[in-house]
Amino acid sequence: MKLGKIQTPDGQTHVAIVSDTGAKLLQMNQSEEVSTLADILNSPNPAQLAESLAESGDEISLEGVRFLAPVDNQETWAAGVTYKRSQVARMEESETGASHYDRVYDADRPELFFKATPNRIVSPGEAVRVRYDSNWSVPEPEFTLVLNPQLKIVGYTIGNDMSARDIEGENPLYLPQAKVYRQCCSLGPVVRLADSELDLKSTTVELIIRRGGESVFKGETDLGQLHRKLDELADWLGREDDFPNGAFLLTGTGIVPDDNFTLEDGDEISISIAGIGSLENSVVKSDRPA
Ligand code: DO4
Ligand code: MG
Repeated sequence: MKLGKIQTPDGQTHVAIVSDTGAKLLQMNQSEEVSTLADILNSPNPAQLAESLAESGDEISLEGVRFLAPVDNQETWAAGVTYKRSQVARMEESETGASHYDRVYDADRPELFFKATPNRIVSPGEAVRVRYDSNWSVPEPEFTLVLNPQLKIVGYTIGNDMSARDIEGENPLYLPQAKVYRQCCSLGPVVRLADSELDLKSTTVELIIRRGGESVFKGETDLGQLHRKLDELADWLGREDDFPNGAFLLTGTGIVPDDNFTLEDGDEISISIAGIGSLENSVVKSDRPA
C-alpha cells in the first residue's frame, strides 16, 4: 500500500491511499488522535488504520493532484558512504578527508548525520536549492526509510540529499554547511508501507538530470549494492536518542555524477525507485548577494 499527502485541485490537503489509477481520500478528522499521515505511520498497524479511514470513499482521479512531501513533524537524518561509489567519490573530492571516508565505509559505526527539519524539505515539483557559495553541487538520490518512534521501519520513500561537494571536500568539518540549508532536501512522492518483503537487487534507483530539456546525466544503482543493512542503519540512529514523532532516514547515495558535473539553476532532477515512483524537482541557485 502507498500513502501520500496530496493537494486536490480545490486546494484542500488530504492524506490518501494512492494507487496507479487514483487516490482514496482518508477521513482524518474522525478522531483527534489520527489527524496526520505521521499519526497513521506511527500507529501499530498503518495499513489497517488507513483502510478503515478510507472505508466508504471512492477513488478520485490523480489529474490536477499535487503530491506534498510526506513529512509532518519528523526529523530527517541521512547515512553516508554506504555504497562503494560514494566512498570513492568522497576520497577523490577531499585531500584532507580521504582517510575518514575510507575508514567509515567498513567501520562498524556508520556515518549518520542530521539532514533537515520539515521546513527545509521541499515537495515533489518544487525547487531544491544549490547554495550560492557552492560551485560544485549535486543531487544524491537515496532510498529513504520511514521510521516510527520505536525506530521500526514502517515504510519507504525517495529522498534527495542535496550536497555541496566543494564545501564538504574542503574540510569534513564543513559537512553540516554542505548538507543543511534551505531547500536542501526533497522527499516523496509517496510512502510505500513496509508490509511485504523488499527484494534489494530489484529495487533499482535511477537518477536523470535534464538541462534545457536534454539529459545531461543518467545513472543507476540498486539496493543490492548497499554496504549496510537497512535495519542496522535504523538501529544505529536510535542509539541513545529519541524520536517521539518518528524519523526519515536517507540511506546514502550509490550514484555520484563525474567530477566535472555541477548542477545549474533551472536543471530538472528526476529520481525513480522501483516500487515507489518518481521524485521530480527543479533546481534554483540565487546570485551571490552584492
Ligand atoms: O560524508 C559525506 C556524506 C556522504 C553522503 O551523503 C552519501 O554517501 O550519501
Ligand atoms: Mg547522501
